Amino acid sequence: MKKSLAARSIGAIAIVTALTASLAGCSASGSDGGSTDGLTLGFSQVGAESGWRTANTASVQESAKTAGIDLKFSDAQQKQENQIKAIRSFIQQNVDVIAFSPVVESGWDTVLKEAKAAGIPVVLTDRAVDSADETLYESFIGSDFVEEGEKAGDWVVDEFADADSVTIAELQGTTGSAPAVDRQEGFADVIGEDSKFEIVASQSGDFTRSGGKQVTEAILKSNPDIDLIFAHNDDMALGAIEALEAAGKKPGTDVKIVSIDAVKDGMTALSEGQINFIVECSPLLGDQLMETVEKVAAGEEVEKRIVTEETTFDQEQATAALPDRKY
Ligand code: GYE
Repeated sequence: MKKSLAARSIGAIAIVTALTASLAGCSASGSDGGSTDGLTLGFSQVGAESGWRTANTASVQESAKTAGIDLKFSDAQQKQENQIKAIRSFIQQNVDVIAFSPVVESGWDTVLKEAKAAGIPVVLTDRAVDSADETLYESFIGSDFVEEGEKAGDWVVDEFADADSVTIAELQGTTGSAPAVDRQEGFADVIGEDSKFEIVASQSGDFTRSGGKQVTEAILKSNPDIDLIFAHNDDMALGAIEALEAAGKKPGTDVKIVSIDAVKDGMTALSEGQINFIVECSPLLGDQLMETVEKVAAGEEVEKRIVTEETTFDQEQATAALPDRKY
């Protein structure tokens, strides 16, 4: 729903006034060379569970600095209650904009209503919420996770075109998170078209390397002859590689591996033939986030959904891309 013109101009006047006041107050600062526009952004990050997350945090911090936005950064250590606390504290501090990457999809309505009542716009980054009321946030910037799962599934269908039956273990991301739910769905839709594909085990490794290792160890006990592992991210695939090696199997050869993210460690394993295919998911969302934050703070309309553009990598492509890979 669009805000009425009157409401928007009142908002704009308030922001201009606030900007003028804060600019006047900090004209002597900004020695780092960035333009200081006086905006304060409260950002609640999921945690530091993966290479993807570390790169995403760096991207948000660097882009905020370049844009001259004062970033209040909070790490939730993969716990929703910590994110809710952080958002409430941002409301109390009366930040200009709140952004967060919701660890799970559900359970956000109450705190989002509190932000709305306080007149603080919210931008979702990386992961979605399942709130029916879309006025609770301004925009959602991030990947199409269903499509990522589909791309992984398409590769599997091609790779095993000549096989009669294929047994698959799925290493799921954090239970209830948008990427885990959507990647599972996209992948299942594609491989579900041919009954020769069977997912014999599907468990959460919480997007971590240690989780991926543990889950793979357990799966190999009951299913020692799996043909393929579909990992919802590179870190879990890297953990799976360790578990496969410990079980005397050659990752990428005895058991094929497809994963999502394309972080440096994943791309290295792909280049070395231990992972067979990676679907890219870009963590470099910082610049788009800061642009969106500046617009919503100025009362401008923004796209409700901003989708990140991404590609896929096979072994040769990973080898070519690695030297320039930023994360
Ligand atoms: O794929 C995974 C991370 O939400 C897209 O979270 C992100 C996912 C990413 O921990 O590595």
